[in-house]
Formats: sequence, structure tokens, C-alpha cells
Amino acid sequence: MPIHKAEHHPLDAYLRTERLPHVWCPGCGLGIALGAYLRALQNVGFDPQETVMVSGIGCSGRAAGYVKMDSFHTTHGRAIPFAVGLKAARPELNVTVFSGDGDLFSIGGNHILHAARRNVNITVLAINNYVYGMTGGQLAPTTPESSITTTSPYGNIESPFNIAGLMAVAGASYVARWTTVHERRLQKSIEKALTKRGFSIVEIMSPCPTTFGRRNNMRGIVDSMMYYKKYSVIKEHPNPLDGVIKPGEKFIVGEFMDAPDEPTFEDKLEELKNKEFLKTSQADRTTWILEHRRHLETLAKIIGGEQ
Ligand SMILES: Cc1ncc(C[n+]2csc(CCOP(=O)(O)OP(=O)(O)O)c2C)c(N)n1
Ligand code: SF4
Ligand SMILES: [Mg+2]
Repeated sequence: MPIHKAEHHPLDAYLRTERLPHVWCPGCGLGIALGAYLRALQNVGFDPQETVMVSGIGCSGRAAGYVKMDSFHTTHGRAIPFAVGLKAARPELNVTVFSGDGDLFSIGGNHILHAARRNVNITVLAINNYVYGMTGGQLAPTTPESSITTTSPYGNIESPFNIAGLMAVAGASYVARWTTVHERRLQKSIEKALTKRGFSIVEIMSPCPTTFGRRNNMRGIVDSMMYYKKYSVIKEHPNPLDGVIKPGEKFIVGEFMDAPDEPTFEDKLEELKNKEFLKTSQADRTTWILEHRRHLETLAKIIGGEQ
């Protein structure tokens, strides 16, 4: 059969094609997840010049290297604080974090809770492949109970995070979950998340046949896709607390949370910048500090036990 070489790809404008082929394994869900994100970007009409992707470390984190926009492949678990800082300094930018379940909920777990609590206006695409894929398939805080991983050879004895419930309780404005089988719905959901004011997160259940699937009866991509198809249940406005995932049991996909707009972290920062004290000159602020120094010194002595 003749092989036709396509001259152009519809997403060329968003891809660093010179970096391809990518490093992801055959059957990995990351290509579908990245494609859904880029098509969503195209549909909402975000200018790539005003759009930034931040990733942590892991197979998912490699996405930052393939997109034709400002992108940052940050240290492990630090994609969220990096994105928060970026958004605080340049609130006009559209900031998306594209990273793995281990990166976001294990080493970076504390950061994501506080970004949701602060309602930072960023979008997080959390790739849930149940493991630390890049490093060989170790147990993650998302690994379903009883699953076999390299660090749980007798089956996982821990309860995984319910990402939807966790994020909703922490204060996220928009929370959704889809699998890579639900590509169209996933893309629409990412579009909503991108345009939502406030902290939005879309959990993307994505197969890792190489390190998770082959140890858990999902050796091939078709097995994973059939699993998602068989066990996922699409629900309208499900309760986030019902978002628990157990192996061999039905799990919910859909929009868990789409809260009315609340002031974002950046709105509050802007308000703060306009406060009278911060509008004063540096000289005025120095005078104020010198005047109050005596009280501060007394306070330091009390704390230090001298008074
Ligand atoms: C500080 C630090 N600790 C550990 C590692 C090793 N490491 C690299 S990727 C990774 C896990 C990635 O898992 P996940 O975020 O789920 O991404 P995936 O590969 O599954 O897409 C770990 C532990 C590291 N790079 N830096
Ligand atoms: S190890 Fe898993 S997550 Fe990483 S590229 Fe391969 S299939 Fe994808
Ligand atoms: Mg992972």
C-alpha cells in the first residue's frame, strides 16, 4: 500500500514539528490528551503568543517540549507554583498546567490544594495513568486499590485520591473528568476549563500500557480503551464525592463542578495593589517602618522570652 506523507497537520500551528517524533510509547494516551488540548485552544481562539503551557516532570511533562508557544518544563512537582507565579506576574496570559498524576498529586500535592483554595485563574490538565510512568511504574496516590505496580507487587493496599472530590472540596471553580475514549467530550470540557474564570481542572484518565497496563490485564491499547468504555458512566452534575475509582467497578465521568464566578486570586491581588498603603512612596513606607520599629523590637523581645 503506498504511504502518503501528509504535508500539513491541522495542528501544525500549535506544534514544534521539528521536535517530532515524540518519546511516548505506542498505545499511550498522551497523544490523545495533547491533541484534545490543542484543538480546544484552536476552538476558543486563544492566541498562542498569549498562551503558556507549564509542565512538571514525567512522561506527561514532556508535552511542554512539543507545543509551539511559551512552555516551561519545570522541576518535579513544581508546575503549579511556577504557573501561580507566572499568572500573578502576567495575569493577561492564558496559563495551562499539563502534568501527570504523580507530579500533581504526590510530590506536588500540597501546591495544587492551595492553588485551588486561592482560586488562581489557571487550567490544570491532570493526566491520570494511575502510576509514575516515566520512572517505571511505581505506585502513585491515584493507583487503584489492589493494582499491581513495581512498588506494590502484591497489590496496592492504599486508597487512592478521588481527584474530583479533593479539588471540589479544596475550592476549584471547575472540575471535570473524562477518559481518552471520550475525546470529543474531553475537548469540549477543556474549552470550558480554559474560558472559566478561576481554578479549573480536567482529570484525563489516560492509559499507560507500558508500565501499568501490562501488569494489570490491560496489555494493549484496545484493552484499556475497552475498559474505559465498559466501566465509565457519563453523569450530569455528579456529586464530586462520588468520584472514587475502584478497579473492576463503574466510575463516573462528566462535569463534577461548574461553580458561579468568584473573585480570582489575581482579582484580589489587583485590589490589594490599589490599597492606600501600597500606593504610598518608598520613602513614606520607610518612615512608617522606622516609626513602628520600637514596637516590633518590643514584640521580638516578648517572643524571645526577654520580657
Ligand atoms: C525531585 C524528583 N524526584 C523524583 C524524580 C523522579 N521522577 C521523574 S518522573 C517521576 C514520576 C512522574 O509520574 P507522573 O507525574 O504520574 O507522570 P507520568 O510519567 O506518569 O506521565 C518521578 C518520581 C525527579 N525527577 N525529581
Ligand atoms: S511509559 Fe506509559 S505514560 Fe510513559 S510514554 Fe509510555 S505508555 Fe505513556
Ligand atoms: Mg502518571
